[in-house]
Amino acid sequence: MLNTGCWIDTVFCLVFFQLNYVENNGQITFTNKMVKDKNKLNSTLAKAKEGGVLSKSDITFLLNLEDSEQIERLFQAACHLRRKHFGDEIFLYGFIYTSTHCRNDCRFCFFRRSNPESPRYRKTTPEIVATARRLADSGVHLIDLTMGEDPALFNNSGVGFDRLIDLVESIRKATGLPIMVSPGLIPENILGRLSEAGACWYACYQETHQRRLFNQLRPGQDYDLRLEIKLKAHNRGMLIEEGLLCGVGETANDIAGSMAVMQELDADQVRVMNFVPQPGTPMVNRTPLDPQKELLISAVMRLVFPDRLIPASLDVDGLAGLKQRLEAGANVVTSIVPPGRGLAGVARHSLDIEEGKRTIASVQEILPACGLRPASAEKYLSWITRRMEALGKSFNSILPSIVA
Ligand code: SAM
Ligand code: MD0
Ligand code: SF4
Repeated sequence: MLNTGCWIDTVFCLVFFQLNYVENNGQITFTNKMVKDKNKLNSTLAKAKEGGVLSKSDITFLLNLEDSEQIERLFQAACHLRRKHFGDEIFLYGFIYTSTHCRNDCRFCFFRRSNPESPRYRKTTPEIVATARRLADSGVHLIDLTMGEDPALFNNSGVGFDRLIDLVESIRKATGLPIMVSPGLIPENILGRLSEAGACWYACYQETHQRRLFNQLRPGQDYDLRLEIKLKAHNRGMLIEEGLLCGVGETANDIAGSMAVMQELDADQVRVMNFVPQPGTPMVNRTPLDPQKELLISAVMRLVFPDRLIPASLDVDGLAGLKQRLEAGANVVTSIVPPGRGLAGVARHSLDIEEGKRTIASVQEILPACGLRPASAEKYLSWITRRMEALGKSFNSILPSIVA
């Protein structure tokens, strides 16, 4: 006589079997939903691989994948498209967090104004230029100058940004490398002066394009101004990076909506970062999302933006998280920070830095396992040049010194 446990198992198997499999002339076949999903996945991946444009429902379907085999197929399609547009070459970005002072109170950020636990520093121009030179010597393709919206710059003096503009000029002369600036929401005229000084990238992440969520994450900040300044940067011939946070209450529909906005922006680089809870902040107790989520979103981004740059940041899970991000289709390693300079990361302000694990040498140990290798500086410059020409701007007009 079967015991209760067996009965339950038997009933469960029968129900599962009934729901998913049908016996057809002696053949076991899948039911509607699984067949539909499988067919939908096949056709959506095929469309992306052939360079087709994915619809919002295609994107939401992919973002909702749960089956590990299907997710693996998505990653493979993402790597296929990266290879098609970038071969096996990876770009490398040096990161210098120049000042951890900030006038804003973003609820997710360790360096928010009212967090008593975050260490504050403001590096001097000589310190930053020396660090940039060290990064350049180590082989990075770009210098990312990031900072909080430091009141020393963000004030009504009218000269607050002069120091940043001089800094960009000094780094351009000292390294000859392209420069990205991520100083927050800056006035348009300052953007113009930074571009003339040699900054060819502007990074200013919206985090989400769902207004209510934006207002929660970035209280007191203007959603439209933050979006418009990226358009203005593009109109001035700068390349732009747009970025999302995941694990902060967004839905798959919100993410799909963000990808549509990124397409409207014609963003040159797009990213997603898993939210990392920070001590001393209102979101400290928010449970971090399954790391797989960032990978899934990043892989879908590769299908939607096959020829654009997608970062694998060392600033979320450190070096240990690099391989899986590259296997999800990313093609830029960012947040490379030299040890011994007292520099912070953003989401992981100390992880792997003083151990020297956020260096080119450490990254180069990981790349071969993914069948990848660092690109040459020339390759990165030619990608930038092509993108800028696509914007109707010539690289020469922005960065005469580098080309000369
Ligand atoms: N202060 C400038 C700004 O807000 O635009 C630039 C620097 S900001 C620190 C860079 C980005 O880091 C943020 O836009 C956000 O996407 C990311 N970030 C900050 N805190 C994070 C956290 N706790 N987890 C994951 N990403 C985070
Ligand atoms: C990164 N920690 O690349 C850096 C930072 C800002 N432009 C970049 C978030 O992950
Ligand atoms: Fe300041 Fe940027 Fe952090 Fe917001 S995300 S608190 S603007 S440093």
